[in-house]
Amino acid sequence: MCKIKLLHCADIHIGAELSYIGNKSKQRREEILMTFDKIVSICGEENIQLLLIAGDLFQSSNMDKDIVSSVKKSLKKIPNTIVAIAPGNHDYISIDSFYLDEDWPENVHIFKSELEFIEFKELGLRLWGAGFTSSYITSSMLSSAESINNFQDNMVNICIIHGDLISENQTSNYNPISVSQLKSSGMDYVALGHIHKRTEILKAGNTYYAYSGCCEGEGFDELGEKGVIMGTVMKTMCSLEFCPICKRMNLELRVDISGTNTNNEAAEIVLNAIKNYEKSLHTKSEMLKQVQQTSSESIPVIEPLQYSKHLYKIILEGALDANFKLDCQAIAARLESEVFFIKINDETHIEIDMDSLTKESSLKGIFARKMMDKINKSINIGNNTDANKYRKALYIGLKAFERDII
Ligand SMILES: [Mn+2]
Repeated sequence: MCKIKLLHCADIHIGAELSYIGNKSKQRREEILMTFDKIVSICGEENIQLLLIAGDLFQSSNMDKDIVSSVKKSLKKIPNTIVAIAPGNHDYISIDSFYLDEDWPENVHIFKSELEFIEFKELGLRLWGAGFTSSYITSSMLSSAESINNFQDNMVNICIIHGDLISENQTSNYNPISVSQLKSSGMDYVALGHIHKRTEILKAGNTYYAYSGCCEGEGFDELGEKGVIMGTVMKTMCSLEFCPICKRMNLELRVDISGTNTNNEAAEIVLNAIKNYEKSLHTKSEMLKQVQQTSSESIPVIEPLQYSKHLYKIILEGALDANFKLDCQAIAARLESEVFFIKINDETHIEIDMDSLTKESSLKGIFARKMMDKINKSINIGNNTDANKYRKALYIGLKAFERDII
């Protein structure tokens, strides 16, 4: 039976501006390109037959020539791997698209518009794909398939497409694809791109499908491990696994600094929280190793990265003395040399002696009394959502009395 060894990746966004990390953005942009090169090397080392790049390989349809030629050169290094590219909404095929260049290596196949297929008889593979021709595609490109059911043979049908997985009757500007369309597609595997958060390997009817997610988190809305999907696909069967390959992770940690009196102390608590978080990652990896040792397939175990390599968004919380002037920038400055990037947000509140405060006849006392009334009333009728909302308003209000609020 034909068995295709593949690597599925998507949404690499080469060339993305990463202004949120300031002067580190240039380095990070280069690292994204390095991660792409790493994917190419894995294809060579692991004898991958099919590399699927499911859209938004580049940040835009108008890229610097040097970057495009670096990608072309890289792909030329794996002549034995079939490379399939399905352009997405970011790198769609425009009139002067670099995807229309004639000097892409011979092993690279770019899908340039509606769904079509290429057959690789020697591999028993029928490769399907479609590409964005503008930023928006409002009707599904998958439904325009020439009925795959005409092909009653033993070839493995794999499809690569950039699009938005929607519930039935929902709409999307980014090639809406529904589960029922996947189910009736007749494909053995559909490699999806567009959603940066990966999914498990899912199944609709006899069709397996997945989003590999992006390869490097490019913001604090793209947290945790990022990577590719690797494994084998056969007729109506697949053995695919997520493999993390990211150079760094974007992580968000909530750290309680209640009772802290100095920024130095707060910085130490944050650093400890970061180190403890890394320990928990190691434990997870150890457990994964044990599972993999008992499994028949050999999957490369990737060690978790060192905490210092990552990008952190730290949210400080807890109760602080009113006289302590918390300085997030000072804390970040203390930790800048410890990690690749750190950003600190303040969600702490002032430690308050409510009993004496609500007895004060000052404006602050009246405010506290009124807010406490609202909180207690909400608690009495069991409305915790409102109680929390008023509590938050009370803390923000009290902060305004104590410190400057922007
Ligand atoms: Mn996209």
